[in-house]
Amino acid sequence: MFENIISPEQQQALHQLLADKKRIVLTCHISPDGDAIGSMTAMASVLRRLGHDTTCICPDNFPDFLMWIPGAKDMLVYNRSEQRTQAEQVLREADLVCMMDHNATSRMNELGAFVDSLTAPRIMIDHHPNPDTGCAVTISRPGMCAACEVLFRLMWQMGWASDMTLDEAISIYTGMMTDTGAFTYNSNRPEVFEIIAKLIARGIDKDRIYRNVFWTQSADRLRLTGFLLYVNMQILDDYHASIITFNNKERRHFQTRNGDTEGIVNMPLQVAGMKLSIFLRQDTENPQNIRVSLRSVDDFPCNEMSARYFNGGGHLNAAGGRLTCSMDQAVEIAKRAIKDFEAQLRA
Ligand SMILES: [Mn+2]
Repeated sequence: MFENIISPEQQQALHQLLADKKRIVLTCHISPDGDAIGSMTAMASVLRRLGHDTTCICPDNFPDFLMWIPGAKDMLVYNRSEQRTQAEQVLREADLVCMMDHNATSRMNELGAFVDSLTAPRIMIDHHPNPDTGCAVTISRPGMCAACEVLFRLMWQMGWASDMTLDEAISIYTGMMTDTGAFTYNSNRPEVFEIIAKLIARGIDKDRIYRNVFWTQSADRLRLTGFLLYVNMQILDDYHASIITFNNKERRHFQTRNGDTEGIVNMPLQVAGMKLSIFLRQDTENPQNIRVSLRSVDDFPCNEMSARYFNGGGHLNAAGGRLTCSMDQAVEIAKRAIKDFEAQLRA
């Protein structure tokens, strides 16, 4: 039904790595999203079925609206000081590290530096372009919508899908759904829906998963969304681009929690003709840093713009970056970037 996604040599290497009982740590990128958490919980469950010990370690906190994902509550968070010692202990004893939904250890900040100091072999299961080399098995498919899609296809090929648990199916669906805005972008391939059909057949309630993730929020968060769109969104009509800012004073005013601004960057793209949305938010821990999110439609290259102006990268239609400056300066840089890409934006 699904084509193989890894070569016979890779399959052999994977079999060998998993042949005897191992202590396996799973990791994901900073600011974990549904795909990061879902791919970790699903893969951890598969590995446990195969007889291994697993621990999932996130570099930093993930949003409350992902806490219901089966297994999410058991994760260690590296930047929580009370969990760091335990996380490092588990990592030191690990026989294998599974990198889920990230293409390099640098995507894990301090946790990545610690993982780099280990000698345990690594497996990468990811869909970001330009994967770092150095893993024993690298399964990278930038054409796929989510690490969870890559994982499902791997499970299919390895024969792990026939015993897929309901919790694994829920995790995989959550990752695919969140990385595609509930299948509204980057998901126009038949295989995506063939996988969904399998997950529904396994018993997931996709409508409930949607409600859990996208239709559940606090009154503060709803008001914050209104504020950011009404007060802080600038639209540069001639350039079909928009900029939204969010500083720490506003963050405190709305009692903002981790993940509350998730998805807001996509909203300006609802304006007819809009091609690019830039979201600038002040970092909570390092107020001199501005985190940058870019979203686009059609063929506008967010990753190129981010690499050139925002010290980042990512996908064509979704990229991230970081600036060290004031919010006013960040807005100026964003405007310069927009003007520089004028030809593509005005077209
Ligand atoms: Mn992803």
